[in-house]
Amino acid sequence: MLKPIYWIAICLLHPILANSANYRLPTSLKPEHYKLQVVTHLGDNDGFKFSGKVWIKITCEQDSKNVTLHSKNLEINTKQLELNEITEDGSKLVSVESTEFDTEHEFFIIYTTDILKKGRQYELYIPFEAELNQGLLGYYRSSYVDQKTQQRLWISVTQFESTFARRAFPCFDEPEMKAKFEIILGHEKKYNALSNMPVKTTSDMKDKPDWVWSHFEESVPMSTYLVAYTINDFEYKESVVKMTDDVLFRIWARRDALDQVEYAKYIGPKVLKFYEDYFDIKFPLPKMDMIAIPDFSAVVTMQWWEDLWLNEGFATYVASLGVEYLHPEWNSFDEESVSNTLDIFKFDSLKSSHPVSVPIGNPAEIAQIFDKISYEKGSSIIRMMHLFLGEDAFRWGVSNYLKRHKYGNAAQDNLWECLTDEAHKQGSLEKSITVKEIMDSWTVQTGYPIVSVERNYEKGTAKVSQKRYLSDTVQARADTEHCWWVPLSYTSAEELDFNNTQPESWLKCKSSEKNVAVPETLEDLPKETEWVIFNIEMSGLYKVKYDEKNWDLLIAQLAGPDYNKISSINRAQLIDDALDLAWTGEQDYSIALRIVEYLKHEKEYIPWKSALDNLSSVNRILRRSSQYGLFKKYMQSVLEPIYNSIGGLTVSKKENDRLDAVKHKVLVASWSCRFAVGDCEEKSKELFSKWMEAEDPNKMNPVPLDLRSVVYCTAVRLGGEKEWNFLWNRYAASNVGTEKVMILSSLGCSREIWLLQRYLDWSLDESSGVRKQDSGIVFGSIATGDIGFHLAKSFLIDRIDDIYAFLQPDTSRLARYIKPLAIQMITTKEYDELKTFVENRTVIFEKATQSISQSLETVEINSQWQAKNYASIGRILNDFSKQ
Ligand SMILES: *[C@@H]1O[C@H](CO)[C@@H](O)[C@H](O)[C@H]1NC(C)=O
Ligand SMILES: *[C@@H]1O[C@H](CO)[C@@H](O)[C@H](O)[C@H]1NC(C)=O
Ligand SMILES: *[C@@H]1O[C@H](CO)[C@@H](O)[C@H](O)[C@H]1NC(C)=O
Ligand SMILES: CC(=O)N[C@H]1CO[C@H](CO)[C@@H](O)[C@@H]1O
Repeated sequence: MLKPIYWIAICLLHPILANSANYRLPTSLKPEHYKLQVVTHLGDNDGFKFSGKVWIKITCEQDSKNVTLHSKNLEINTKQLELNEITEDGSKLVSVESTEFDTEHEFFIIYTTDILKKGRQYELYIPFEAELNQGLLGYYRSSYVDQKTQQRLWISVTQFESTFARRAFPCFDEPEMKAKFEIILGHEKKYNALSNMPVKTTSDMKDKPDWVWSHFEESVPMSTYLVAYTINDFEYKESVVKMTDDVLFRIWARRDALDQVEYAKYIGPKVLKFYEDYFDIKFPLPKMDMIAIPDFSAVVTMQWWEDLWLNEGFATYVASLGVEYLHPEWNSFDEESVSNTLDIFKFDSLKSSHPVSVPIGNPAEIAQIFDKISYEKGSSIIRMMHLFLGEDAFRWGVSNYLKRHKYGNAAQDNLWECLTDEAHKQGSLEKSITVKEIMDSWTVQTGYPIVSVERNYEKGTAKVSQKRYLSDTVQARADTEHCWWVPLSYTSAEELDFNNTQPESWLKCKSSEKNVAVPETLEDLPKETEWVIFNIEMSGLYKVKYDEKNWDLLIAQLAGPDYNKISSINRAQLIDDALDLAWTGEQDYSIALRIVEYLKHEKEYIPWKSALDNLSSVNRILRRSSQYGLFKKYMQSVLEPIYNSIGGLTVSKKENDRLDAVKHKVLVASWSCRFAVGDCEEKSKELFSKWMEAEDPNKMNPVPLDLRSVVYCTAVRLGGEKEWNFLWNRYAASNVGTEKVMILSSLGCSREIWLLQRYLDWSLDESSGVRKQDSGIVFGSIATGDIGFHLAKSFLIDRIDDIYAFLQPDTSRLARYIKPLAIQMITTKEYDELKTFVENRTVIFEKATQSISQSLETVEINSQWQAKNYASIGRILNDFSKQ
C-alpha cells in the first residue's frame, strides 16, 4: 500500500488549491523545516499509543498575532509548548497569550502577546500524544496473525493522504506548504523503522533498555501528506535500480507474504526508470521502500483535494504508459483507457456529478470528491490531451514543466503554459488556440458532450454540433449552457485509418461567451455508400450520434466478415453509443440490439466489455420483471458462440499473453454462468466439489486462479450450507488480501435466506472475522445477488444506527450500502422510500451526500427507462426470439 510506483509523478506534480478561504490556513506563516520525533508503543506496558515532539521552523511572511496550524485528536501539552524567534545570536522566547482548538476547522491556534514580524524566523515546539488506534487514518496500528506461531502481531503505519497528517502531529497540513522533514522514530529494538528517507544513525535510548532511536536523513521539501513512517517486524526483498543515481528499491512484507511481492519487486524499479527516461528528469530520492499492509485490500484509494485531479489523473495515466512500455503484449493501455472512458461516460452523465476541478469547503467533503471522476476522468482527459498534442509536444511540454517547478509550487496553469509553448513550436496546435482554453472546458465543467453528425449525402458534407450528454432526459436536456472544445478526428469505409488521432478540425466555443458552442460544417466527406466514424480510438471524451443512414451502413459492415476493419476500440464505442442512445430513448432499441447481435462473431475483449457492462444495467432492471425470460434467451444466444470459442471454463496450458485474454475469459464466464450457457454451471460445481474433496484445501486448489470468483459464486449460488461453510473456512484461513475480498463477494451469491441473514449479521461484528473495511463488500454482494435485494434493504433500514456506529470514523462508506440497492430500484414508490429514509437521517449520511444524490438520480433514471422502454424492449426481444 504505502507509496505506489507512480509516487514520483505525485511527488513532483504539486498543485495549488483554488480558493475556498474558510477552511484554509492563513498564509502569513510558512513552514520551512520540521524535526519530528515520535515514540511508538505497540502493545508494550504502555499499551498502544504514540508520543511525540515537533519543532517547526517558520518564516513569517506577513505580520501576525497568531500561529494557526492543523491538529486533530491529538493531546497537546500547551504548558510545555514554546515559541522562539530565531535571532543571529541564538533565540528569543516569544510569549504566548493563549491557545485554542477550533475543532470544526481542525485548527490549533496559538495567540501571541507580541506581533510576529514579517521577514523574521521562528521555531515552534509542540509536545503531543495520542492513542494508536485502528481507524486506518493518520498514524494507526494494524495486525496480522503469524502463520507459524499463530500469534497476533502488531505494526504501525501512516495514511496521511488526504488530510490525515494532522492526526499524527501538529502541522501545516496543506499540500503547497512544503517543507523539509527530519524524522526520528523511537521504538523497541526488535522492530524496523522506515520512513521516506534512509536511516542516518541509530542510537540506544538512555532511559529505556531494548529501545532505540532511528534517526532519518533530511528530506527534500515535500507536502505533509507525502510523509510516511512505520514500525514493523517485516522482512524485505530488494534490488538496486540503475538510474541517473543508483536507487535502492525494497519491498517489505510480513514473512508469510514475502513470496507475494516478487512481481512488485520486478516491476517497480522498471517503471521508475521509465519515468526518468520518458520525462528526462532525475528521481529525487536515494531509495524507495514499499510496504504491503495486511489490513489493506488492493483497492486502496489515494485521495487528495481540488486540483489534485491533476496529480491523481496524471499519475494514473503515466502509470499506464509505464506498464504499456514494459508489457506491450498485454495490450493493457488500450484496455485501461477504454474502460476508463466507458466508466466516465456512465458516471458523468448524471446531473449530480461534479467537475474534475472543484473548490472544496470542509474536510468531510474532501474524501467524497475523490471518486472516479478525479482519477478516471482526470486520466481520460490527459490521454485526450496527449493524443491531440502528439507525442513530442506532450513529452517535452511535461518535461519542461517538471524541471522548471521541481520543488516549488506550481499551478496547473503552469503546466498548460509549458504544453502550449511546446505544441505551438511543434505545430500540433493552431497558434490561436491554447491548451488552457481547451482543458478548462473539460476540467471546470461537469459532464461531457454528445456530438451529433448529420450528413448531407448529396453534397458530401456533415453538420457537426454538440450538447451535454445526460442520462436523465426529462429535465436535463433543456440545459444548453455548455460548450467543450472537441477535437474532431474521423475516418471512412474507404480510408480505414484508425492510427491518426490528431484532430482534423475542432468544435469550438465562442470566445466572447464561454458557454456558447459553434457548430461546424465539414466538407469533403466520403461518398454516400460509405460510413464515417468519428472519435478515432475514442481519443476524445465524447459520444457520437449519427443519422440513421450512417448507422445502417455501420451495421452492415459489422454484420459482415470484415467487421474487424473497424478498430476494436471504435467497435466498442459504437456499441456503447448505440446502447446509451437507446437507453435514453433518443434512438430505437432495435438499432442497438442489431449492433449487439454482431457480437456473435466478435472475439475481442474490448467490444464485449462495452456491451456486457452496458447490458448489465438492462439486466438489473429486468431481472425482477416478468420479461426476464425473453432477455435471458436473447443473452444466451449472443453468449453461446463466445463461450465456446474461449474454451468454456477450461484453461489451456498456453494462455494468450495479452492481459485482456484473462479478463475476457472471466467476463464471458461470469455472464455465461449467470445465464446458464453451455456447461458453465456444471463445470463450476464439478471444480468446486473437487476442491471440497482435497486433502488440505488450504494448500491445494484445483480451481484455475483466474476463474475462482466465477466458480465460487456459481457453486455457492447452486449449493447450500455445506458449500457456504466450506468457503467461509477458506476465507478464515487465507492470508492474501485480494483472495479474502473475492471470497467475501462470492459468499453473497447464496440463495439460502438464513445463510444470507447470518452473513449480514456477521458483517457488523468484527469478531466474526469480517474486517471493518470489508463490511460494505459483504452488504453489496448480498444486495446484488439473486435473492438478496429485499433482505439487504430491510437490514439497512432496521440496523442503520448500528451500521453507522460500526463504520466510524469513516462513515463515507455508507455509500457502499446505498448504491447497490439504488441501482436496482425502478419505481417512484421506491424512489420516495429511499429519499425519505436518507433525508430523515441527515447526520448519519453527512459524509456520503454526493453518492446519495447520485443514487437518487439513478433511481429516477431507472424509472424513466421503465416508463419509456419496458414495453418496446419486450416486443423487440420477442421478435429476436422468433428469428
Ligand atoms: C491569525 O492571523 C492571520 C494573519 O494575521 C489572520 O488572517 C487570522 O484571521 C488570524 N486568526 C485568528 C483565529 O485570529
Ligand atoms: C496503422 O498502423 C499499423 C501499425 O503500425 C500499420 O500496420 C498500418 O498499416 C497503419 N494503417 C494505416 C492506414 O496507416
Ligand atoms: C425518522 O427517524 C426517526 C428516528 O430517528 C424515526 O423514529 C422515524 O420513524 C423516522 N421517520 C420516517 C418517516 O422514517
Ligand atoms: C458500463 C456502461 O457504460 N453502462 C451504461 C450503458 O448505458 C446505460 C444507458 O445510458 C448507462 O446508464 C450505463 O451506465
